[in-house]
Amino acid sequence: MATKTAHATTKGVEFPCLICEAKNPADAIVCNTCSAPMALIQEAVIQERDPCIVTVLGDSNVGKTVYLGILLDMLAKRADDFDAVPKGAYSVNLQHTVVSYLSARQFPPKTAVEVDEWHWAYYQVSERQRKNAPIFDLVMPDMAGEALAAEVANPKTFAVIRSLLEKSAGAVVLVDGAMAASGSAHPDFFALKLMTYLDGVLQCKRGEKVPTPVAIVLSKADYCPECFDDPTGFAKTNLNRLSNICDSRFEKYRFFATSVVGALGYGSDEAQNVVPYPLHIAPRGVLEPFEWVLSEL
Ligand SMILES: Nc1nc2c(ncn2[C@@H]2O[C@H](COP(=O)(O)OP(=O)(O)OP(=O)(O)O)[C@@H](O)[C@H]2O)c(=O)[nH]1
Ligand SMILES: [Mg+2]
Ligand SMILES: [Zn+2]
Repeated sequence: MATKTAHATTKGVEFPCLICEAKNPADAIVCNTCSAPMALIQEAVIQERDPCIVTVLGDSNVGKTVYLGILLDMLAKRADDFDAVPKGAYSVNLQHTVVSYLSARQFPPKTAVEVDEWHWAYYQVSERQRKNAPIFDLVMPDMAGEALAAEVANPKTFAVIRSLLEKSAGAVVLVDGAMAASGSAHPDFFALKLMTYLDGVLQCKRGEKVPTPVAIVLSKADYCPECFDDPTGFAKTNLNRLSNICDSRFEKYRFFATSVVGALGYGSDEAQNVVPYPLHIAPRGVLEPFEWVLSEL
């Protein structure tokens, strides 16, 4: 009874989850409905601004974890005069893990499907040189591609993904450029399903195009360097279904190419599978999609 009164008198103490808005007790670490970290809401309360959520999406194994880890690391190192301050030490975990693995010449392990194992990053980003530059409170989770695939196939399997996308101000969709270049239709079909799902979640009025900016990033472009010269042309040729749905349903979209590693070596793991080892980190085209999304917000 005592707690009930306290909640009633001090408005806002009930802590609605930032992502799904379910009410949680004040001492909860993760949301009991969607497993998003409750630290997010505490940071958002301190900022007194609504955070802006940018979601990185893509199939399993396209390179989301590597991309996001390196992006955050570049921002933290003030690349391109961006100033990025992590809010909460948990925000540094993803970047720490990815950089540690890559420095040891290994790729990080795949992201677990369980929502409470995903890394979430909360950063305050601004451009240092520009006067009166807007400050973005960015929330970027690293989700598992398999969870996303399950949600796209059967909506409501992972409620957190839908809530997250409904709240997203922008999205970065990764598509495996190397696989598309080799002639596989899988990346095109997966991306088509994903964009159709996004269209359904983000759409505001029937018939109108989706206004949310979506950067479509061709990953692993070190395998197909022609992506860098003309990502839009590459997509028209190798990802035609994706290119068409973007054109007909999305107001703001743009294609980019990215690659994180400079050279790869090959070896075998314990199960004698041939696996690539990153010999050195040479990020290319990592910041551009992110900069573009911010400029369109
Ligand atoms: N050549 C090349 N390979 C890459 C690059 N980035 C990632 N990879 C390869 O792609 C694999 C998957 O990368 P992740 O970042 O773990 O993929 P993910 O999208 O997070 O996958 P899930 O966690 O399963 O959703 C890595 O193990 C690498 O083999 C890149 O820039 N170049
Ligand atoms: Mg991952
Ligand atoms: Zn929640």
